[in-house]
Amino acid sequence: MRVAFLGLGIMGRPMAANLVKAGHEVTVWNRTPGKQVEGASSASSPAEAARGAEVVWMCVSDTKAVESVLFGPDGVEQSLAEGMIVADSSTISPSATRSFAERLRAKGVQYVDAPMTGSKAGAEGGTLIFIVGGDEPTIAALGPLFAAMGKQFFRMGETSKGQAAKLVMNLQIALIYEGFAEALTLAAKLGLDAATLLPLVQASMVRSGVVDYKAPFILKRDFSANFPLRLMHKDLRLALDAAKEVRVKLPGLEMVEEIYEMATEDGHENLDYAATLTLLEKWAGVEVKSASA
Ligand code: NA7
Repeated sequence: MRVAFLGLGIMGRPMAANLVKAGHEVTVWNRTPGKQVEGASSASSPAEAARGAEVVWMCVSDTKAVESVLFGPDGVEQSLAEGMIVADSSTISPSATRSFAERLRAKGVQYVDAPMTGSKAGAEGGTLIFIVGGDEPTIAALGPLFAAMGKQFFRMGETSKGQAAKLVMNLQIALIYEGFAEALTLAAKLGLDAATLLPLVQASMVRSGVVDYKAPFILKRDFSANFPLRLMHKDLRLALDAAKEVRVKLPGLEMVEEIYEMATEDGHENLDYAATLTLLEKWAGVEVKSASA
């Protein structure tokens, strides 16, 4: 397929590379010039990348970025053609997604929200899980592209339901991780070795994918970004905004969002969200470590 891929960040770049690897004809664009993908052509604007494309796939930071890529100067809007599909793998507001989709539908263009889970490793390995909202035939048409970049996709319903599901997934990841980080902090203060505690956690009902994924990084004290804290923070705010729109109160999430706020004030926004642990450690005057690590 002829694909315009817009946004070559931590996630977008390997995703575009996997489309090239699968034999698709890919044109890439990134706001800051200089990022390229081997085997893909480069365009100087979203409009130029989208010209003649069957599918425009976006993977940029946030709602504002998607709006500007679509409707800003030299945006995708300039190159829309009847029958084109626009897919968005950024994690953004569900209500904004609905309004973007309506604007595009008025021009005969279908819109699919396809945020994903799987972090950097999933993007590089082509093993992402896509969480999708949109019409079934449109999603089916994107099948070869999902297959090139991921291992599975789950359709959550019509446009914007993918974003809604992504937000409730990240809400759970952040709260589960925060529980784990608090447990490790108290454990350290009580003199428990993290590597001794972990097999017990993993043998019990506490076990979770979040713990499996994050524990090795914590033991190595490696807080470099797989999923940057600033992006998880953005998603927690999106979830709180969405909750407010439908008048739902989420006290646990509100508290965790404040911890992200403080972690950002401490300059951790570009580290992995696992770095919220370092705040708990600072308050407790302790460091989580393992004698064997
Ligand atoms: P990164 O690595 O922070 O990359 C963000 C990308 O978004 C990067 O290509 C940015 O371009 C681009 N960006 C940011 N703001 C804009 C605006 N205003 N206009 C156009 N492009 C923009 O994020 P990830 O790849 O980890 O994640 C991307 C999304 O997937 C995000 O929603 C996550 O929550 C999930 P730059 O190179 O800075 O010019």
